[in-house]
Amino acid sequence: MQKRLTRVAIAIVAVAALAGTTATANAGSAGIKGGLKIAIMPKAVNNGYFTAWAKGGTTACKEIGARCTYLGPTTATGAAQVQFINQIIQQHYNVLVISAADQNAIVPALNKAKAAGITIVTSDADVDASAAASRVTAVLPASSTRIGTAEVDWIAAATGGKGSIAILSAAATAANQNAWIAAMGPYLTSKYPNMSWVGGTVDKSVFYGNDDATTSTQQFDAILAQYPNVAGIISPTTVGVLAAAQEKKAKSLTVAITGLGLPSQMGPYITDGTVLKVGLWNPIDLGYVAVYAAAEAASGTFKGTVGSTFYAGNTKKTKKTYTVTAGGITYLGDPFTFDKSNIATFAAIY
Ligand code: RAM
Repeated sequence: MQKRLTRVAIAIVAVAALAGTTATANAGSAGIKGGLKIAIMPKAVNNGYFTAWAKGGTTACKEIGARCTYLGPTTATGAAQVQFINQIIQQHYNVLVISAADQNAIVPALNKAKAAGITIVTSDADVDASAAASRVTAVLPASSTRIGTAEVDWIAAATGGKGSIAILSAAATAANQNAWIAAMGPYLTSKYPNMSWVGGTVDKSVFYGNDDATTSTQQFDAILAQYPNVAGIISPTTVGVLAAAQEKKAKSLTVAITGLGLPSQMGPYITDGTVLKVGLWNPIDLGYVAVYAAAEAASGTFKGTVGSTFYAGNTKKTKKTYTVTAGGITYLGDPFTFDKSNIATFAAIY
């Protein structure tokens, strides 16, 4: 499975390189209107994870003949995103692909955008389930259970299945991190009898770095100050896990670290043994698939109802069909695990 997906990832990068040289937009792909004006909005633009996500989205835009803009705030908050959502309404975009920094705060602005005729797809981080009608579908990496439990298994591997664990998350408002953390709680308790949560329960063991490097480092330090015997820290954010690895190395600490890390950023820390393993899906693929979903919805060929399908890819080899599951969610596939054996291969891609 992993090998096959790696080949897909490499194929998509190759397509991106080709598209980059083509410059002008294609006439459009089967069933997709040409000339769509698409906004791709991350939680924050200054985050390498979203740079990769936008790279995939931009590749898709070229393939379908759309005009794409990557825009968003420099701080990952709902309030900051709302200003950009208002901007895309004023500028008459047809499509918005967005990773929600705040599952609730952006909903009124999204509903305003929808009322203005903008087709919305969330990707990476969804809005709250109660606001599912504001978007056509959410294109997410994998089920929360799959991602959350994998992270617990990684920290167990790094700690020998013993000791107390803390979480260094992004923000309390982020639906994706919250869903993964919710899945970690009962899994750790049932699968690893010699492991526990530093605060007694998973909810009381979470620190928030706001997807900001400085705040993440401060919160990492706060975990160690409050729980000097902490055995491991799970950071389900690329910003947090990088800050944790850097701080562990700088201070020669022994606490085990894992989480969702960008291989290009985590490579040095896995190679030198600071971190045993981390994992992630391919954010390039995630952005690519989300743009296809949104463009088909804006073209009237995809409705986003549960069980409905859309495709991504413009050649026989890359074209793949995706099916919407419960809650209007479409999944990309299982996350990859990176360790010393494969980190260099992935680091070269994203
Ligand atoms: C950060 C963001 C993003 C999340 C990744 C793993 O870059 O919080 O939403 O999916 O980490």
